Amino acid sequence: MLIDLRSDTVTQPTPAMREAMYRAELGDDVYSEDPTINRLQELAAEITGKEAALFVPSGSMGNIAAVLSHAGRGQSVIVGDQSHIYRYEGGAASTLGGSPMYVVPTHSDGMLDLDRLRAAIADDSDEHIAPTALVCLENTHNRCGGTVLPTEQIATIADIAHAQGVAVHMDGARIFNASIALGVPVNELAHSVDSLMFCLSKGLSAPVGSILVGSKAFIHKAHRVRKLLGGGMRQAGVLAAAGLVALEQMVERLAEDHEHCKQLAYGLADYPQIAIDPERVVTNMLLFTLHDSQQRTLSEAEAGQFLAKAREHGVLMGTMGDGLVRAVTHYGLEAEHISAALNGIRKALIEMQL
Ligand code: TLP
Repeated sequence: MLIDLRSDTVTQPTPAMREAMYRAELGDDVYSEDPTINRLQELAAEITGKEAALFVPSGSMGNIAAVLSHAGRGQSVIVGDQSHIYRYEGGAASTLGGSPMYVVPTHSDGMLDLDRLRAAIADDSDEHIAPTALVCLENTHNRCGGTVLPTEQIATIADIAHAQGVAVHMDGARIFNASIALGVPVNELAHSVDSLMFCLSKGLSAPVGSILVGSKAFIHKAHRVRKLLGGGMRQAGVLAAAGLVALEQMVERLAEDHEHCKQLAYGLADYPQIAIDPERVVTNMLLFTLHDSQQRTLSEAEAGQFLAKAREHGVLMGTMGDGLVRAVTHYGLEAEHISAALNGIRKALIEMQL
């Protein structure tokens, strides 16, 4: 059996999800007539403490719809240099929305650099500069290794933005992981942001779907953008049914994924060729680099060779560039799979002869 640690996106729907999908009551959601989608949207709005919610096919579409709804053509969007929105969504704000992206540094805990953020927000009176419409955050932070931003840090960023009349969107693809790790409900984490996107299809194990939440007026705009992007779906209640199970049954168990990720991190820290700080692993994701006996960090190509060897020993992981390897724990993996993965990785390291 392959132990797939590439992402939590590889999770399969649970038996309860398949049952709910089979039985889902359906309608045409482009007319807002799918009762299962409507129920999911109501539940999502309630859990996040926002007025309204919109079911979208993917996390990327949720973020893109948020950015295009907050920022008009020629209005700029501030993003972290390590953010998913900036690095992995095709530059949608600029490509589709006509919004320049201003990039600010991200600290290793996933926090935006506050001085650079303040400096990046455009002074509205200067006609040389595109006015700022939006600041985007990410929680948990993917490229920082699943780090969490607590309520106070989110509020600090939101205060800076709101004081200048700028909205805040949180890419919370894994916000429930943040919530479980911090022991803080999602509505608290979402309190100071204007919109939040979260994924049903990652750690929560639904097959497809994400949710965008915000004010009624914002969701009204986002609904139009979703149609523009080709994301108006019809009897998509079959998917929303799995999403309802995800929210009702799959949130608390994320703690197990976090435990497993810690177990993996401490195991990896015992291998001399692996550089990792297990104390920094707080959710379901970890990052590490490899080095040889001279303490030289392995290149991206060498990390690729290691991944190929690990695969031969039954363990799948991914790289994030610059020789950085990522492993993600999720539903379907138990403690014994983590032990087996550590074993496979040990064999791959031996064969690398570092
Ligand atoms: N992340 C994927 C890859 O695209 C990297 C993964 O395997 O982690 N925001 C964040 C923070 C994400 O990590 C992702 C997906 C998305 C948005 C986009 O979600 P989808 O894949 O549903 O478009």
